[in-house]
Amino acid sequence: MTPWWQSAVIYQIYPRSFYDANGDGIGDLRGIIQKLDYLQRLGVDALWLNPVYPSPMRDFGYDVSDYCGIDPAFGDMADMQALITQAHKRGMKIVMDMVFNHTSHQHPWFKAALENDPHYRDFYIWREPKNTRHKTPNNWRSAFGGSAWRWHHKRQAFYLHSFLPAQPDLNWRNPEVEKAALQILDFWLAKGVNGFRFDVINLLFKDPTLRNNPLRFGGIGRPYEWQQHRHDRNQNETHLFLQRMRRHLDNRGDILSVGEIMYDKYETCATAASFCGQQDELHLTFNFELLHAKFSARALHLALQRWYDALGKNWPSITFSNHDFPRQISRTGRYKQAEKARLLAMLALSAKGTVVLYYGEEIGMQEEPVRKKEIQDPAGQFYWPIYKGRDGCRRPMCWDDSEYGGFSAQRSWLPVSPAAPKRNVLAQQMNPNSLWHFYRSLIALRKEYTCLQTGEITLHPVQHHVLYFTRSLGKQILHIMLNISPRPQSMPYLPNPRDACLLNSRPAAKSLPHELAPYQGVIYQQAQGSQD
Ligand code: TEU
Ligand code: CA
Repeated sequence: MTPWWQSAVIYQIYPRSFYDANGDGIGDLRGIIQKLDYLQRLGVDALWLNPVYPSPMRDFGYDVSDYCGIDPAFGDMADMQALITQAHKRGMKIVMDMVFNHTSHQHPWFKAALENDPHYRDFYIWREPKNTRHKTPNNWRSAFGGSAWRWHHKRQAFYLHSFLPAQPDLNWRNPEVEKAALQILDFWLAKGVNGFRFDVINLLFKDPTLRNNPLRFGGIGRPYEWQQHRHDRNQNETHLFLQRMRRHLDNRGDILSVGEIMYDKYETCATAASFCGQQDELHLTFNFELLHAKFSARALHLALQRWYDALGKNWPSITFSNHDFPRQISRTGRYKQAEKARLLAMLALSAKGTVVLYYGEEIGMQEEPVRKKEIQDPAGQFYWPIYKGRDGCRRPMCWDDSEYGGFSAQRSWLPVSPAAPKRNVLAQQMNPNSLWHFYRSLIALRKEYTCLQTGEITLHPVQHHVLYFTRSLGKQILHIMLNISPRPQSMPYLPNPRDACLLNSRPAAKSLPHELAPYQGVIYQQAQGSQD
């Protein structure tokens, strides 16, 4: 039996921005429930929700103050239970986001730690100052700016925060922390959820002696990237914990674990792959090289080949967008974006791996940074203007052409895209040639052809800007050709007259026989018995 997630198309929902059912400008769980029929029509198999737990929202839910509750902005536990039930009724699974590297500073554990409560005092990473409190324990930096150490007056000690000071890092060397975390997983499994996405999971364990990170000379970007994260990431103990957690989850059924591995541009996806272990750690991890790759046949070919090679027997995930990164369509350059969006969709849904789509991708939502005074993301507030933050990919979903894009009855927490009157779900559903319908056909095709789900993949050498690969399972053989160039190119696979063209991204484009039009993608099924 293949596990449910292996053949799945997972749809990532940023709950604040999906649909606002009670009209307060913030998306909520009731809103997601109201859109379940929409998601079912699109054909996705599972929903991954970014955190919906009680939180002071300094990092919009990634600062959790209660892992077993629901933030009132999103609804309550009855709404969550209803969402799980209603999703299951429609054959959709639910994946929760788990933030185990840190909690909110408002979490009762942190409060108890401040009181020197014997059970909680070592739940976080504390260091007494050596001689002066002005000297931090080491050179580690926070991803969101400044030192990773914060002085706490009450404990007269520093605590570690890899992100905001309002997100103190948990001390995973304390076995009680692991116990508490596994209990939280069980709490959610009892509610019926089908899997977890683990936030920055390679950060859990830190070097026990807190050695300084080596500096990276000539570093660019944020100061956080000017050092090699040798001692604050990727410790062996994290792998050992993931093995224990994998056994814990496997004992509880067909439960997905997918991890976000933080690595920088000096590393490769092999770092991400390593956290799948020997099929005994995480089921899946994300590959950020696919989000960084240039939109060219060579770059995408290389990123995919590297990913498959690094994974070995582990299963791939394929994703081009998420809530931390500029939206995919805007990374392809301005020219012919509509055609390019289709190529990315074809690539995601026909390459080998579990697909994770990001809400709004199906209607081609763009990256739209907000004005300085509208910035909500703490990373954007800290680094502006060298880094403008992540609000541009978190704008409300555009449902229709009404005043607030059909997202809310009033002004939303982030401004609705100015393109909403033109680019929205309703308009695209009414146009059979829209990107939305293209996504829907692709997802349906994937369901119909098992080889697109679990078949083997062969990436062929790139010639003339055409990304060409074959998927095969038993007698089923599909040829996928994507012309990632503004010029016509000849087909690397010459279809047999009996081959069926299953999908064409530009049906109206004129091209010579055996030629692909600019930015055209096609999927051919090789007729049985015919020669390659
Ligand atoms: O993100 C990890 C992370 O640090 C980056 O992707 C981050 O967005 C980048 O450095 C830009 O500043 C995870 C979550 O996905 C993200 O939303 C959270 O903010 C972060 O962890 C902290 O929990
Ligand atoms: Ca709301």
